[in-house]
Amino acid sequence: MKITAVEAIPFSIPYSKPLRFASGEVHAAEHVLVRVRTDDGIVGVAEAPPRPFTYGETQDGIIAVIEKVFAPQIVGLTLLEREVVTTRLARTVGNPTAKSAVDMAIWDALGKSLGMPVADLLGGYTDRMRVSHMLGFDDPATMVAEAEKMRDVYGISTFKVKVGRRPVHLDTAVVRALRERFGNSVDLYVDGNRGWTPSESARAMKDMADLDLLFAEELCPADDVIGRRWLVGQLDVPFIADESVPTAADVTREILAGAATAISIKTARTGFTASRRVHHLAEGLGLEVVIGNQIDGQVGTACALAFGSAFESTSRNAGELSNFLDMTDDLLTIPLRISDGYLHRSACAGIGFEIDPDKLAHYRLDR
Ligand code: MUC
Ligand code: MG
Repeated sequence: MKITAVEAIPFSIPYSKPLRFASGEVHAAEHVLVRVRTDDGIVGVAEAPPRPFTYGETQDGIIAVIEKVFAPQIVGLTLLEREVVTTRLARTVGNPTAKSAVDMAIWDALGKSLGMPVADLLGGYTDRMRVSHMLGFDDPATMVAEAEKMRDVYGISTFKVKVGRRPVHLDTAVVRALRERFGNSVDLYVDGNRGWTPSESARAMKDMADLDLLFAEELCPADDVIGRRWLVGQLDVPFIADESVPTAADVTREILAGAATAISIKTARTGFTASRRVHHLAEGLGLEVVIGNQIDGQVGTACALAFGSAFESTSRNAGELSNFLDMTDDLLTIPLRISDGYLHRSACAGIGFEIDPDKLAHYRLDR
């Protein structure tokens, strides 16, 4: 169970259509596959998605910090010393997806060593999650057509609509078109990725007051300290903090400041070890949680599913587990399949996927 090597492999898989949102856009999954090897031949795997516009990480930076800073500090530790790993990685500020991929690859190796699914080791609450699909910026007709396809083909009936454009009517028209098309048969919520000011956010939410939204997420920046508190105080739906809460301490700060009333948990940025801390904190504070999507590929989605299905509160709301559908291909031997609106987790040991060596050889960028 001793860690002998940590590898960081860059790969790139194109998207069939880009995902656009207020803070950026993604055309290809230019991620880093992280492999943790042990002295008894086990290999744990996870992926880190660089999000320069959200956390300041890049593909090159993730590889450098894993190879030069993290690997030397954890080689020689055992898979059971995860708190030691967490403490050592925490000496370095930032780098959330690099730290998380290392953490989840260690959990994957631990599950494989014990012959048990990671979801069961974490909590084992359920074997499935309801799926929510993120709709990126486009015109109302195109976004309605995408939602129709997701409903008809995959049975998905919860949609997170990206908002944050100017004028706000560009986005409120989309939400209205979705509600008009689907009536009460779908759940809708919005995510601004900090695109609006507090007053634009308030105006947009008033404009959508009759549209029965579930949540509003990160409509304006948390750095609009007073403005955001003012906004959150007047909403009658939970306000989800996402990129403003990359750590448990950030959750405490934002919630106590009145800057949010719910939390997005993303395994891509808090792995399993720190996501568990955020989950427990949210439970203690009485906060609703949503399993979020960091525009994950299938590896990252399997991680989010493993964590989300492990607890009651994380599996209560639909999890954002479907945006890998926009990728032209992926790395798994057995692809994830969404049916009837649900994603079922694997019963295999570890996180529950195998990497196809031919696909990795094809998409990796380092040879
Ligand atoms: C989300 O919930 O914000 C878009 C940008 C990002 O960092 O994550 C995604 C999804
Ligand atoms: Mg978000």
